[in-house]
Amino acid sequence: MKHFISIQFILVLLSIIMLASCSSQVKKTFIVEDINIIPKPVSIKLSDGSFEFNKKTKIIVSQDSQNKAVASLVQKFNSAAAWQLEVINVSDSPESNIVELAVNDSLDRDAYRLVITDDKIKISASEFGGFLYGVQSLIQLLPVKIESKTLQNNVDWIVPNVEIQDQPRFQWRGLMLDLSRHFFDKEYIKEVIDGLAMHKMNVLHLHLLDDQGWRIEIKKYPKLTEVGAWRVDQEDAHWNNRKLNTDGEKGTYGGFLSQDDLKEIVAYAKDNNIEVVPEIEMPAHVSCAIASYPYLSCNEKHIEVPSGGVWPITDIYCAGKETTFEFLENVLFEVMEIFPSKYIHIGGDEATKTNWKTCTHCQARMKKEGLHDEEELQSYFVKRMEKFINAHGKKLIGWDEILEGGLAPEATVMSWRGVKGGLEAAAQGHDVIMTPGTHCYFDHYQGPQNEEPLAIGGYLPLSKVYKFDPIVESMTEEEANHVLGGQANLWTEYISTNSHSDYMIYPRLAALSETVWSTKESRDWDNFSNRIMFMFKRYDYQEINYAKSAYLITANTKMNMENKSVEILLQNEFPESDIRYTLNGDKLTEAAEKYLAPIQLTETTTIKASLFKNNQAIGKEFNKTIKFHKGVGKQVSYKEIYNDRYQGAGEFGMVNTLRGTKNFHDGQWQAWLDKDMEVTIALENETKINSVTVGSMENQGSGIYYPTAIEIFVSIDGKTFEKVGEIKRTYAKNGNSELKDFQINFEEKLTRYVKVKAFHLNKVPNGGSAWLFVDEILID
Ligand code: TNX
Repeated sequence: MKHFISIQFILVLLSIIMLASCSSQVKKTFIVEDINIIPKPVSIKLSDGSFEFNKKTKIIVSQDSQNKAVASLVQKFNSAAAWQLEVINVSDSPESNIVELAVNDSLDRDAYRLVITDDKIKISASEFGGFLYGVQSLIQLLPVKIESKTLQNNVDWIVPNVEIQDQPRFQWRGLMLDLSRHFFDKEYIKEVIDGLAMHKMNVLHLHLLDDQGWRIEIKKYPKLTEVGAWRVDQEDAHWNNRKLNTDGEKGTYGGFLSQDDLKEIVAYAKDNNIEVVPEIEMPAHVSCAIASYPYLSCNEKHIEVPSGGVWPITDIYCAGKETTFEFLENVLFEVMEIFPSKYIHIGGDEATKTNWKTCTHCQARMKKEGLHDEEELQSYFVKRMEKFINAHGKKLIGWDEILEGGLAPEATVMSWRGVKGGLEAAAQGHDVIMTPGTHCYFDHYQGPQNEEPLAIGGYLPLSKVYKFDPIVESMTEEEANHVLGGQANLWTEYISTNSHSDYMIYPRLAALSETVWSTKESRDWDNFSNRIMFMFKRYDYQEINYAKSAYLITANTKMNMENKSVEILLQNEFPESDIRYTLNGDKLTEAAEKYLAPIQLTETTTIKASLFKNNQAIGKEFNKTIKFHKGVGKQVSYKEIYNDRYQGAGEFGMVNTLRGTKNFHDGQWQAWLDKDMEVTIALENETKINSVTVGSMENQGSGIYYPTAIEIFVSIDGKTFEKVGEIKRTYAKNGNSELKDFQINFEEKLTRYVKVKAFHLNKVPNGGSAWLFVDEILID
């Protein structure tokens, strides 16, 4: 009995010890690949051991502002762990289980050191920005569930023992948000600020007005928001296909931010180490202002706020009248009261100066000031605004057009038409911010157009953003020193909702953040490709609608006309992608064949493919059918040859099985301008057919319209043709870019020749020409 009790006792004791050791520190070993911070820190030293947060972990601060730097950490633990971590002053600090923020004046602005040991985390910085970024890195070391908005059970909130030294490569790490083309409200702008802070970005450039809407309350000029912030709702039409509002219909679509809203945004941004830079466009892109106050233009004619694209932009401010400058100074005065930023952006882009040429005021101004042409008049305009801005202790930024006619003495140039403007300005000793359209335009497509929401054009996948560098190789050291940094621009002509805006911003912002924060030497796409997957999980928890376009499979197809076979090359943006596919319509599972070499096809086949990660299909499934029809490789003769600009794949282009995409420059489309298509396909032998399909596209904003009618004829001798089928359709307004197969079925016929006529839209409702696009004629 005695024996028995003692064994039982020992067993109980043992289990208590085991339980106790389980519930105390769960030591985890970390490897370098567990550290997925974006943007990549300058240096990370990993050592053994880890720090585990618990609800008693204290945060130690010594300055008031540090409370704001740790706010996001406290808030995240509150949501994800339901812990209210205590923030206390340094004087009451315990020795261990603490996150300590310590001032280190030797560190540069925005630099930080993050040292994690078993019982303590220390973040050192010289000022607020550094502390904030140290905290951001700490959050990214925690399990991704820390981003959850709801309680997550059974998570060990452990971070590895590391020493991180970090600081930004550039002082300007920006994103521009266009609030004019579509309006975004205060709440959404704050969400964008959260996203920027998470990526250690520090400038939010607000494009506060453009032709299609004035978005900032100006107390002295109330009509700017009573009239200028509203346009007639034509959202159902393509941006470039909206009609001019001439009949005085009241605008109902739009919105604006009050000065209080903007002050709130500025304060919120400041708490995230972000400077909000306002852009007040001039002298062009201001139809909304002229609609509100017609005296601002040369001819003082009444115009209305346009609902869509305006090109060329001729309704611009008069550069001759003093009243224009009075207006602008009054506006800027109020703007400077709202925005404490060092910089004021005055736009300056894309002014077509035809009105200035005939305006007596402008011509008088030119004469008086000894200006030789209208470019110099714009330069006068900008220089005059610069004087005003400088006199108020601020600096002027303009788009690279402000170089034309002579740069204002202190101006900073934002280079958007490539890097040329930036190079030129830096060579002249001016500061520069690089935002080249090639790498920084987040309104461009990020994946194959068929899979993406309608965008303005261009192609800027994640990997290309990652290749951006604000410094151009040919720059001298001195010129390079003038580069303040880089910025992404989100123009919103085609973006009207918060979720679509998120989609265009993320994950490209993550790639951009690395180009402006991390060292050039650390740039490594393979490595980023792994880290971004973890960021995706963080976005998921944060309910950010990021694009998964980088997961998409794209296909490069070629037809070999000699043996009539098609070769398909599957690709993905990520290196050494694990692509798997099936050919017979089978479901795509992990057991599917791994793609290793181009696939050869000689008959109609459906290919399904997907990117796999850890044996799981990720992203949207690629699904394409290559259709071998009776016309493949047959001779096509044209009554009128296609337009030079869209020759498709040449003589067999319409019978090569390869289909065009929504990217009408993809080399598969043949097109006719204000003309009908008429082609005859010789089938070589008499063949039974009962259907013809014509592949076409519509993109009304680009002047591409579906055919209004299609007629099919057959013939045995190639001379007498019999009409066997036709379809007719009437024009309908269409704001999208679309692909459509028009199939015409008929009673089976034996024929050697097939003639297809497709009729173009004769009268374009808003005027202009009509393109007719055809990629393939399928005969069955
Ligand atoms: C050019 S970039 C513009 C904007 C458009 C953008 C569309 C710049 C200074 N001007 O007005 O929204 O292209 O990508």
